[in-house]
Amino acid sequence: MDFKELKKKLSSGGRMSDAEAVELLETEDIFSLGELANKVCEKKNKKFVHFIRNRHINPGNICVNRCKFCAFSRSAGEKGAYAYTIPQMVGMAKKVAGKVSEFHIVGGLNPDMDMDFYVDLFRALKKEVPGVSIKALTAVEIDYLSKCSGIKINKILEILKEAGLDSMPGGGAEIFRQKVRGKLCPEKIDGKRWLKIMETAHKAGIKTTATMLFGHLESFADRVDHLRRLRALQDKTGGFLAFIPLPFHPKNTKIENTHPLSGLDIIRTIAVSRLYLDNFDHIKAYWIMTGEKLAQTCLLFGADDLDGTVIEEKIAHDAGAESKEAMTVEEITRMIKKAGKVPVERDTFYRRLKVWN
Ligand code: V47
Ligand code: SF4
Repeated sequence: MDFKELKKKLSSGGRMSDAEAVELLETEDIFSLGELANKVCEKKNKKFVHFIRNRHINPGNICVNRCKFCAFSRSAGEKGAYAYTIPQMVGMAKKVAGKVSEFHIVGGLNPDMDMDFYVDLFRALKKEVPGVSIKALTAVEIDYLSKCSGIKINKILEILKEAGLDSMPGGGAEIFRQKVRGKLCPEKIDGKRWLKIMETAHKAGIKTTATMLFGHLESFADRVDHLRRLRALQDKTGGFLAFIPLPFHPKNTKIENTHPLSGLDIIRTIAVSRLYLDNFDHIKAYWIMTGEKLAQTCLLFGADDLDGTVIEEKIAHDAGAESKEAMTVEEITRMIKKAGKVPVERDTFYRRLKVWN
């Protein structure tokens, strides 16, 4: 790869091609890749690295899909299955009142958790813990609510928005290409449907994020195919706030992980995402899944966001993540400063609330 030529092309508004992205996912010249990704990142975000005070809440792990890569889900009645009640979740939320600005709420596809359940949950959270933004329900969950209720997607979104939904997380994207997706999660909605639901949400004024699960059965070309479809939708709607590559954790899953991810592969994927997704403002290194130390390194390779305090995490930890479940603001800001960047506390919509100098 001729990095000088690539830099010239990107800085004059040219776009990275799929072939270039695949080549960069394999490059041994990690330093030139990092230098370029960091430059593009700082052009968009200066030296700011964002974080949010958030609490993840997983209403339940009972799921009819049972994706093969998921160690979190259970079938109804199986050992380890759980379903929180609304009062239980409101209780958890009240404990962090004043300490968080966002609840991130995702769970399994449980027929007992229907539209009424989520409407009541969001209303109760808004009433009991006002002022905290609700980022909830992936495109996969929205699709399930629609199928169970017979209500169309745009109406589902309208009802949930009215009840308090502020934004949607980017989970459930996995890998769009059906050849791989069909092996990973045969029961899940396909990539086209995921993108269509996100498009509908964006058109309804609901901002979302986007993810990609990588490091399982996919090739580099499959990763780039995923990025290409996201870039195309972002050109159309501008509704994605951030992109989050999620490194696969194999423990307790049904995917035989013959090629475990290396730290360098994670770093390259962050950097290539930063360069390829020129219409995304933010790339998140989700410290829970990359590990704290690698997340810090990613801040020099194109990432400008670390997610947040999280407080309780089940999805990655059920699959063997060795990171902590929570970080304090002091820990996050120290980590960012030690990388030579400037910590900024943000809200859901990336409005800057406070610079932590
Ligand atoms: O959709 C499931 C992934 C996602 C495993 O939107 C796994 O800001 C790794 O989407 N190894 C849920 N990953 C988490 C998620 C997320 C997290 C943080 C921030 C945001 C955001 C979104 O977790 C699932 C799936 O893609 N996942 N199992 C696993 N074994
Ligand atoms: Fe269910 Fe989501 Fe796990 Fe798939 S990834 S089994 S849809 S909880």
